[in-house]
Amino acid sequence: MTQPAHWSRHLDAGVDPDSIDLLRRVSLPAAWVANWTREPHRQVLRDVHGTWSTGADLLARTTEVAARFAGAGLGRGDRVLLSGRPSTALVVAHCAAFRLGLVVVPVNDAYSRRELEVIADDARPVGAVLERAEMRKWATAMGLRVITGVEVDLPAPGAGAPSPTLDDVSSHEPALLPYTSGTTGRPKGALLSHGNLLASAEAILVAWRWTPADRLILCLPLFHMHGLGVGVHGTLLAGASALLLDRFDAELVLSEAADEATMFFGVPTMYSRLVDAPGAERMSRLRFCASGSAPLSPDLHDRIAARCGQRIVERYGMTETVMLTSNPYDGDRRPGSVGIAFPGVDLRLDPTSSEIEVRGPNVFGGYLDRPEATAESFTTDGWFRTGDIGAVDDDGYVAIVGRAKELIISGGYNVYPREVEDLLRAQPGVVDAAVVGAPSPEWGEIVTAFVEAGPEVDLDAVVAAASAELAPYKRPRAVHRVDALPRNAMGKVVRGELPTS
Ligand code: MLC
Ligand code: AMP
Repeated sequence: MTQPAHWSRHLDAGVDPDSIDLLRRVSLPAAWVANWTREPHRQVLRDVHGTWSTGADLLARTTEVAARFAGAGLGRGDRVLLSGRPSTALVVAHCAAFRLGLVVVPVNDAYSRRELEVIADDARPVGAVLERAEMRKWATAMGLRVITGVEVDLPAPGAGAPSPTLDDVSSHEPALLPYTSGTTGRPKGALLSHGNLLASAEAILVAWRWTPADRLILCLPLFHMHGLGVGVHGTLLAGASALLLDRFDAELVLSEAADEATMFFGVPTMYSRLVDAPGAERMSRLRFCASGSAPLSPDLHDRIAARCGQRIVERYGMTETVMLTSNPYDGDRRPGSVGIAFPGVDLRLDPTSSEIEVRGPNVFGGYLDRPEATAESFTTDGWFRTGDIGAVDDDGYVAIVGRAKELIISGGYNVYPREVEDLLRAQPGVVDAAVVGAPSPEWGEIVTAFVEAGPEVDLDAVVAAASAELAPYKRPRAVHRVDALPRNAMGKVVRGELPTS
């Protein structure tokens, strides 16, 4: 079942679908620079430090930072780790890297040394822009050649140094290498091209009527597609503006909503906090609110509509594909549905398993150095297998009804059971362990561990030791001792048989 025709429903009445050329602007950095040059005085970004950066500021700062990268020996195609809390400096480093043709590897700033090492070993970056001093120390021990904080305080190139070539990457060149895990637990780098990122951002702009007049409240982390591929890339491509908050704070979001902001993007956990916060009705002033990364329950959708006067637009995306579907801007925003394929995206269901399969200019080329994993993730006729089980109705609305992949989504962050289980299993006295997501109204799912171990084993100590190796969101919030884990005839643990409520 293919529905390329359905996405025309995202367009304003009278717009010809054939007139939409998602790669017209070639690359994000070329389009950003064109915007900044055309409107140098426009306010673009404000962060927690309180001052606005204009188009002219961003043009100057990214040119300067790109020259510093080049002066340190970084060049086209080199990979650079990028990690920090949301800030203008972090966005400047990201944009500068793109302008120079570096491949950005976004990294969670809460990662442990082990988590950083797994990525660095696989991505083999030449450089790293890391906000946390501790991470910079780890990167030094890992032998990275160029290491700096988010201000990119590298020496400025000398007066006679040639200026690097900027903004001439083609759509096919690699741009971003975010890490994501499959069932194997070992993170894989998804290599996205400039064209993939541009095509998705353009489709979002069209579908959500994103214009230069918009001001986004952006408090999502910038190391995942939601905050980066939608929030930052969309804002800069639209020539619009964003308020960057370095963390989610309901009170702050609501005070910005009462001011000049027009848009908010969040994960369902954020909406579940906003709806109960004093002043939640201020959300009604926003032109547009979107939710994604995890399922938004119809109940929460309806509560937000009733309390905040907002019909949230739920959308669906993935690291490997940027954004895939969205409820329409005009028309029915259906609770429990992730909407219709974005412009340019073809979507179908596998006839046997109902797995959602997609193709389009937004879909990545493959995993870095993993030909087998790449081959497995595509069908023989070239469609990407999302690992999500879906249902599509006659109007082209998609509902996600299950997952073929072993994945827990907690507060919009993905946790792969295998990674946590391996660490629990490595603790003394532990015979085996299984990790599942228990339902939670606030977090969607919470990480819950079942540990096969004798009564003499202190389970809190086991969890504490495993947790020291894990970013906070992956840590088990509950642990249960079991005599034996449920297994199938092959001896494989059947996670679905563990009690989660
Ligand atoms: C924080 N904690 C979490 C957690 N976030 N635990 C489980 N799951 C999470 N997601 C921990 C904290 O470390 C702390 O632990 C305790 O929970 C309470 O912290 P908090 O202050 O209440 O949490 P907060 O910092 O406010 O974080 C909640 C949140 C955050 C919802 C703002 O999780 C968040 O930013 N989520 C967004 C993730 C995201 O951007 N996903 C997009 C993926 S891209 P302790 O032990 O200190 O008490 C993608 C594609 C797509 O999926 O479609 O978008
Ligand atoms: P990631 O690979 O980290 O980008 O996570 C992508 C996964 O998040 C998807 O494959 C889905 O399982 C899930 N996801 C994203 N958006 C939604 C949504 N709106 N509803 C349900 N699941 C979602």
